[in-house]
Amino acid sequence: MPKLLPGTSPETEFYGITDSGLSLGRPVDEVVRALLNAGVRIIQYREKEKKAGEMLRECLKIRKLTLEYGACFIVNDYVDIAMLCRADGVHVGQEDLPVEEVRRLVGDSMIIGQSTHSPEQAEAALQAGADYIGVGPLFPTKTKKDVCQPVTLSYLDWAAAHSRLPFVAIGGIKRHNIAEVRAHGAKCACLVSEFVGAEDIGRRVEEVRSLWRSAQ
Ligand code: 3NM
Repeated sequence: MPKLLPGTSPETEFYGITDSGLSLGRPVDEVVRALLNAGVRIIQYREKEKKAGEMLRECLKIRKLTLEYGACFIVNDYVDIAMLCRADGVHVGQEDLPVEEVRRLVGDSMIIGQSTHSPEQAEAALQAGADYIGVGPLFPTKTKKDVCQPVTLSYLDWAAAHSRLPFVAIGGIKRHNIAEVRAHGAKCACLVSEFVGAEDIGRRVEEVRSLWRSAQ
């Protein structure tokens, strides 16, 4: 399977992440379908409060949906669930299983993403064999509980100038700052609460897309 890396085509301008706690009570597959219908082409399943059995059932549904739409599917943290549902990739944080070890489990064809919060971590992710990195949190966020203080746009500036891996800008990105994120060199942005917390997800993605595109 070809690796669909964020930032390599206009279709990957937005990276969507699930969060059932922020989704206004809607089932995760309904939220994912809305994101896919809105043209989001990378979906990450990230659920922190669920049991493994439920996560696998949901991931199998999302795998089917993402294949239907030709979208990339990444599972956060759970290498076993990513493998069982045949996701395209797995995403790990700094405190999770090391990228080298995940690679030993998933093989070469699966995408591995890693969250990074500094240029040093970005370099380490490259050396460890990650395929892309998250660059954040750019702004304050309540969505990721254990994350560091905002790294600010200066880390995004570094990534735009120096990252040798595709990168996804993340953390506190909303309508009011998306143009700034684009202007600082992001090719792919991840918005969690701003997308999954919208009453009308399709309309929200459209709004953000038009702000993003007008900043180019
Ligand atoms: N990772 P929102 S910030 C999942 O910096 C995640 O690594 C981050 O959510 C990182 O768009 C984050 O609602 C949460 O702020 C982003």
